[in-house]
Amino acid sequence: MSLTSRVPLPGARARQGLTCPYCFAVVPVHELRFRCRGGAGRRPGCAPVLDETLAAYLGSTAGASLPPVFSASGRRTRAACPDCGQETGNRVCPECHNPLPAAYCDSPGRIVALVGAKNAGKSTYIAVLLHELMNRVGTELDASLVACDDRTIDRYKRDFARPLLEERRLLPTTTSAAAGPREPLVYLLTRTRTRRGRAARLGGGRRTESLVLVLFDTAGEDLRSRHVTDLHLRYLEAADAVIFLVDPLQLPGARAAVAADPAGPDPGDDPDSEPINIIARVTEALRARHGTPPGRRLPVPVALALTKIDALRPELLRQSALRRDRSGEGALDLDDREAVDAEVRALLHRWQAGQLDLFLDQQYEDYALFGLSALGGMPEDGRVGPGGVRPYRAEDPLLWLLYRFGMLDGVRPQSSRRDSGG
Ligand SMILES: Nc1nc2c(ncn2[C@@H]2O[C@H](COP(=O)(O)OP(=O)(O)OP(=O)(O)O)[C@@H](O)[C@H]2O)c(=O)[nH]1
Ligand SMILES: [Mg+2]
Ligand SMILES: [Zn+2]
Ligand SMILES: [Zn+2]
Repeated sequence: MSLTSRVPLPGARARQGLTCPYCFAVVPVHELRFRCRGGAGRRPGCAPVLDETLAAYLGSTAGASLPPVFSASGRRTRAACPDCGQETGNRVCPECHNPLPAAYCDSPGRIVALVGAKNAGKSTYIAVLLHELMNRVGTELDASLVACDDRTIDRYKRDFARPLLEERRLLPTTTSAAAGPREPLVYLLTRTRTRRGRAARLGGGRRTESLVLVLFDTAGEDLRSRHVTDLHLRYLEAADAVIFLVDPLQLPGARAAVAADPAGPDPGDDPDSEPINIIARVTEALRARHGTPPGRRLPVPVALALTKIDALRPELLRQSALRRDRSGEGALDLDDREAVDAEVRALLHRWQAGQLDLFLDQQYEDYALFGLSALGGMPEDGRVGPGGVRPYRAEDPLLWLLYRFGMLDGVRPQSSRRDSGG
């Protein structure tokens, strides 16, 4: 594959516009609206008013008093407010009035959905993955992760970072969406790539690319029932990529591979919470949205990650690729990727969960297997273990997706060859 070719946006054909990362409505770009910048200091501008549409989305009027929204051609990047005359570049979704970052309007798509059964480790993973992206991994990739709205910043701190990373308390079970409206966390991941060789000579050396990372902390409970809430279902349908988290301790054949007796509920025999059934339900939603006929495989890249790898018996992983540190600074190490993929596949089959592998193979054109640990060690008494949070390979699925989206190079350190996505 040539260095200049881009991986087509998954689902781009099926989509008639842009998918709002907050309400997941599909909106034609010319229907996007603008929000007045408002006045600030000596700068004149419209005063805040209660935005009823935003308040309805939030389920509360708190935080919904903002300068007014107006219509203008959403294809343009800026428009003048009809009331105060000030130019603004703040575009919003016409359905829910949430802000849409310019980079997202220009290259829509790439919503990454995170799915897993109850207790799979989703909330913990979200807390740790975002922290890694904002710090160590962000630096390594030359990528910045910026929250798209203030509510995302507040909620990440309050519900994820403060309890888990600062106070070292395990996160509570996520409450069902039925108990109250919940919102996704919306981030823009921007990466400046310096291209090499021929590609650099043809198309300029630097290119900035972005990915909107929409993480919806679903309650495992909600994915059990066929009755998933509307917003939930739209989120899953809108996904351009899916990360399935599977707790190995919930796989029947894996219990013997666990070092200590795992805390947490017994997987029991509730078929609705079995990983295969959850994956099947999400697959159904994606098929409906993409209109993929039976027999054809879905074009949405899927990562399946075993969580809590730290809980496995050490001898099981002694020679394992899963225990090695990831190499490939600022790039995806393809040799390592293949080794981990093969190893997780072998574990799944050994643990009588080979059907997960077979199912993904039948349903998806492109899927990859991962093993990770968000905490890096067994928790004790509702708290993070004594060593603190030491994530291990938590970023791997995301690096692979970035590679699939053409935002990250692949390398084979043995032969030092570079390959850009796909
Ligand atoms: N050993 C180990 N345990 C983990 C790890 N991550 C999560 N856990 C354990 O799994 C439990 C559940 O994690 P959560 O992140 O709350 O799981 P969830 O998928 O959000 O669960 P629901 O919100 O109930 O759907 C935690 O309380 C920890 O006990 C990990 O990396 N290693
Ligand atoms: Mg949770
Ligand atoms: Zn919206
Ligand atoms: Zn105005």
